[in-house]
Amino acid sequence: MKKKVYLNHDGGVDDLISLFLLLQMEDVEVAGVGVIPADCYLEPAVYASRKIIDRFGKGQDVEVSASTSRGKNPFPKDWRMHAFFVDALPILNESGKIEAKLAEEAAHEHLVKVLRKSDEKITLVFVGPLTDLARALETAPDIEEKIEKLIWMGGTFLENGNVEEPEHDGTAEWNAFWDPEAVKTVWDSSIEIDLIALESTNMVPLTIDVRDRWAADRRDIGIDFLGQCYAMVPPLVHFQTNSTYFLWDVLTTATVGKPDLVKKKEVKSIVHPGGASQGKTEITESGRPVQFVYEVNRGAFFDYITGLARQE
Ligand code: AGV
Ligand code: CA
Repeated sequence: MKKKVYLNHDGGVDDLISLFLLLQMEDVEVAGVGVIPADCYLEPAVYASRKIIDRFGKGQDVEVSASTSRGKNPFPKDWRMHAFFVDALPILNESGKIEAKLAEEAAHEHLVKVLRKSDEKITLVFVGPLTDLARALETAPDIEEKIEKLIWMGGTFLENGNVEEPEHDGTAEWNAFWDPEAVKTVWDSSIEIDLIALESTNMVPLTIDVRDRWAADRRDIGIDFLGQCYAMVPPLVHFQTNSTYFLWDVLTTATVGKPDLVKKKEVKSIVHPGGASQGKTEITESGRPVQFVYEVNRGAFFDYITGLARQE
């Protein structure tokens, strides 16, 4: 039987590639998609999602819903623009029409609907902030029993996260920082959590050798799609900057199809809901248990996603 997965993403290049790859996994059924305007603008991210389902979804009938959630700390505009670039790619616009359905409900309501009507438990993959899940839990606590587990790209226990913003001390990861209180709400639930934190995603930066590999194989339309998308964002060359791109969400999604790519261990953690460290996740005895992903086999990871992307 196929594993049912619900994806909530925030329209970045690696978010949209996550959707693309999830649709390629033979033992996965995509039960629905929610799009939240955190690290993106909503309209192009929703369009791009529906076009990816049409072009690469192998006929799967997947509904996309738009979020009405707003965060506490906005993402930089430059990063939010990426969804416009993906949405405009000719390969996603060749047919000139969009068929994948747009849900009537807002993303948090859509999540509740999909969970309630499912006979089996569903795995949640969140590769942006947790706001829609927190809102769903607040309005419909009964959904907890329908959730197999939550796989979340977010958080870090490193001294330095990836937030470089005024009035913050730099200890948080962005998805947690956008809405720290939502993280707290989810932490207060008893949902099982796999945490793909910066410790593991730092091991998979976008590098030139990866781009070259996709360029060399661009005759395959799926590999070309990877290459075109990752041409839009800055790779790691001489040293890491605030804009350097990692395969954060793609690693998260890859663990759905191939869990043995990563190593994880249980730790107990809390989140700072406010103040100069807001969004910081921290290991303490009084915290709630999470399965902390701290290491990835880099070579096996890139082989896996490149193989998944291949269409021929
Ligand atoms: O913190 C990582 C999260 C991931 O979900 N996002 C990007 C991924 O989709 C925010 C982010 C952090 N640094 C970034 C980000 C950067 N340099 N460019 C774009 N987004
Ligand atoms: Ca994301």
